[in-house]
Amino acid sequence: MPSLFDPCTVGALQLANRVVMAPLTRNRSPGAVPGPHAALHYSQRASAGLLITEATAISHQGQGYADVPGLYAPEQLAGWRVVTDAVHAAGGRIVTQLWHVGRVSHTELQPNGGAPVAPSAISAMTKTVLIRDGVASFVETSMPRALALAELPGIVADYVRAATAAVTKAGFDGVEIHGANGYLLDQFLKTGSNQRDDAYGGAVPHRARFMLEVAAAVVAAVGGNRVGIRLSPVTLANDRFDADTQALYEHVLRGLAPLGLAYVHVIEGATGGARELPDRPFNYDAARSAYRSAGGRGAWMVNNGYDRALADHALANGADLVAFGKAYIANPDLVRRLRLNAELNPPDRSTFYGGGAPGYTDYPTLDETAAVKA
Ligand code: 8OZ
Repeated sequence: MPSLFDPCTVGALQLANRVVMAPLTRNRSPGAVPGPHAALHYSQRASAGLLITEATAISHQGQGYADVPGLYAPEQLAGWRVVTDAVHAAGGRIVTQLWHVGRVSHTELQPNGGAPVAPSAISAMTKTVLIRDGVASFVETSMPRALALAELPGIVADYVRAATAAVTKAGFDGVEIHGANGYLLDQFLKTGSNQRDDAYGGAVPHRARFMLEVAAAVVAAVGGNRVGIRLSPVTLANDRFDADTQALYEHVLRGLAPLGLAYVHVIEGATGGARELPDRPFNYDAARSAYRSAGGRGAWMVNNGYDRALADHALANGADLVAFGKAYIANPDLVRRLRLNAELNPPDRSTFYGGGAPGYTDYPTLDETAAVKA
């Protein structure tokens, strides 16, 4: 049985261990350029087998929150290059998460103040964060407009352009397609947000088509061995709903299997919340079996509320990698702490989103804590 601390080959990447830093939105990138503390934040965490960046917009249209970074302008790519150089110098591996928010946006964040785009004109019934006159506020997302069929190839091209630039210009080791948490690709998957009557709506293969096309195009551009995808079958985030989640995801996973992805990243339960949702049952083992029996060889990455014991249990039961979110916000040396079964620093929610270095680059390592106590 593999240990959390064993090296692991994931597609083209050689990972020092099976501990992954989950993507974590931190809203510290004014002008969509990674901020001055990002290189330190990520490189402090480089002992993870793999770092996944915070969700990063593939295009201006893909933006949905204040001060989140992008991959569509030269200064954004240059900002990321500083981050990836720092992580590589510290011996780490880092991929970026390709993000299009779809309907989870606001006209103030969109090109020319236009409506956010979505599979169908159905509100996300959620809030986003805007910064007005330097003050952050939560506001209702704007009513989206339905994408025309003719616009979809342009969005695929945006994914391809961002993925290619991430690898060739920004220095990333690969990319993770954000297919989770109620954002654009997830909106296409689910009946609650997709009521199209063309080839991209209706039956399961139609709703899955856009995600699978994006994945295939990104794979063709940078190689499947540098591409992962994140899925959240039953999360509650951003008002997503589906009438038959198990069949939907088994179809998606069978469709992803031939692409030769480096990994599949699955959020179990409600993102950042309960692992078990009594009214939304989902069989993750059956989903993995659907992927494996269709020939999928990518590493199986699990996420949500893991601690050392639960991680060991997952690795003994078919998982290959374990992603840690909030624990990584507060513990730059998480790998060492897990190895020693040491106490973890608790994360401070008040510094999750926005701000500067506090709560971002100042959580102490075990050694720093010991030095203070000595
Ligand atoms: C928290 C706040 C804003 C966005 C996700 C990208 O849930 C996010 C996100 C998380 O995937």
